[in-house]
Amino acid sequence: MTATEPAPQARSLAERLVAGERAALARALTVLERGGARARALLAAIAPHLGGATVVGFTGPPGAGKSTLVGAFVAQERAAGRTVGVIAVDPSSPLSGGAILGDRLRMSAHVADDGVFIRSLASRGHVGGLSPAAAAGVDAFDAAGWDVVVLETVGAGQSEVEIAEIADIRVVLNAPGLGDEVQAMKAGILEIADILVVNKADQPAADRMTRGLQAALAVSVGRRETAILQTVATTGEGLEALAEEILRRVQTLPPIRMRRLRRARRMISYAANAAVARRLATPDQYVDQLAEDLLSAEIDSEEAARRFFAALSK
Ligand SMILES: Nc1nc2c(ncn2[C@@H]2O[C@H](COP(=O)(O)OP(=O)(O)OP(=O)(O)O)[C@@H](O)[C@H]2O)c(=O)[nH]1
Ligand SMILES: [Mg+2]
Repeated sequence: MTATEPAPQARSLAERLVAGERAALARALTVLERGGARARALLAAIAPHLGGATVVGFTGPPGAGKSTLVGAFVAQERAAGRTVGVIAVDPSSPLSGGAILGDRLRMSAHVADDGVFIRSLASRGHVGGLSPAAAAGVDAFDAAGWDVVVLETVGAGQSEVEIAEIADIRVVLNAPGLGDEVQAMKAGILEIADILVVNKADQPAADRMTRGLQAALAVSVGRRETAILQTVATTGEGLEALAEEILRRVQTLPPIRMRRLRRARRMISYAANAAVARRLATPDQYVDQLAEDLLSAEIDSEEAARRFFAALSK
């Protein structure tokens, strides 16, 4: 057996996964979440079976209504005859420790439905970052023939932005009453949105927030077209418009191979950044120092690059 051939055990799991066995999907997601050689072998075995699952990311601050909206979106997709897998990233902070239980309850309408599969991904203990695990999970659903994969992540930091970037279509939601909302959304997350949702539109402050986001979008240049929609996730109001907007964007998506290549490229750059961060305790400070030296003409840019790589390989 050559190194690239999948292990026999992994192949049979892959076969069962591709055949659509639910237990195999659960097992595969566990294997992929753990990572390592088994995960790589499984990914290799399922690679020829990847189809065209659409990945929709829902990202937003804690309590914005992501799970409620995802639950309503799942119902909408099921009504349209599409199967939906959900990967919910468990915010590991002790403050939101109850989130997953709450999410389970909110999703409980779908537990008896064979066309829905909900899996939470714990963010604790993923040294290489969560995005590779989430991307692998997406591939498992895809190989098993699922139509839509939803990624639910809390939009708080860089890693969440990375996870959201795995998605083909990014829905960034926010809601009034959560604090310094528009400001919080400007920090990186606004740029990645295909669709901005102001949820809890039943609250009076929703219109002001919508105007604030419109203003923020208007001044950001060189961006793709971003839609702004209002929803009330608890009643389903605005859900149809959201599903339509998502569908409209699905129709203009590049071919699956290009999407997967783009995903793979991002994974490599995240891994590279993580590797830099591991080598240099304070990469920003190191680059700042090099920049100072460059500015004072002590070194030229080539020398700066040489020193940077030398520091990495120390
Ligand atoms: N009034 C109102 N409440 C809503 C709406 N959508 C969600 N909620 C409520 O807001 C709370 C938080 O909703 P979740 O769906 O758990 O929010 P989340 O973004 O998934 O939260 P985390 O997973 O903890 O980050 C719940 O009590 C929901 O019932 C809405 O449109 N209007
Ligand atoms: Mg949630």
